[in-house]
Amino acid sequence: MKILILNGPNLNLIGKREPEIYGNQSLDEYFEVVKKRFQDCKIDTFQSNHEGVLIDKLHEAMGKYDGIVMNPGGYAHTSIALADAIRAIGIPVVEVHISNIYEREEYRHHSYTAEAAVKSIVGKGLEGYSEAILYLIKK
Ligand code: CA2
Repeated sequence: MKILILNGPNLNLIGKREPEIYGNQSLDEYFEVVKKRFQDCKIDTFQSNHEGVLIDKLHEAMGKYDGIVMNPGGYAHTSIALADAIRAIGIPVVEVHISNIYEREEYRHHSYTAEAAVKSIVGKGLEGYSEAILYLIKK
């Protein structure tokens, strides 16, 4: 099974800033653990701070991946374009948020991209990415 883990803006700073919200492990460190944990899967990771680059990556995923785990970062709350891309590609996307967006500022409570995803996992820390992969495997 081939899985793409796609991360949006500012997630490259995880582990370096605001540890009280996001913890102190970087995504790169965590994804090394994930790749060892799910050795039967081929897992690629990609991060961008740019909406169009994320949309291009979703388009390029067609025919290449069986599932996508996506943390759209702040774009979850603003981007109809990313939600459209998720709907367009026909690959199951599981949305992950490290923090519990429903217990934070009100402007984080709604996610356009989650409406297009098959499932949303929030507030489980970095382990939410593993839970999303398990969901895709079982699906
Ligand atoms: O909880 C999540 O995973 C989020 O997607 C993280 C986003 C935020 O905009 C979403 O509402 C929820 C932020 C990405 C990380 O931003 C940082 C900001 C300061 C220091 C470190 C990371």
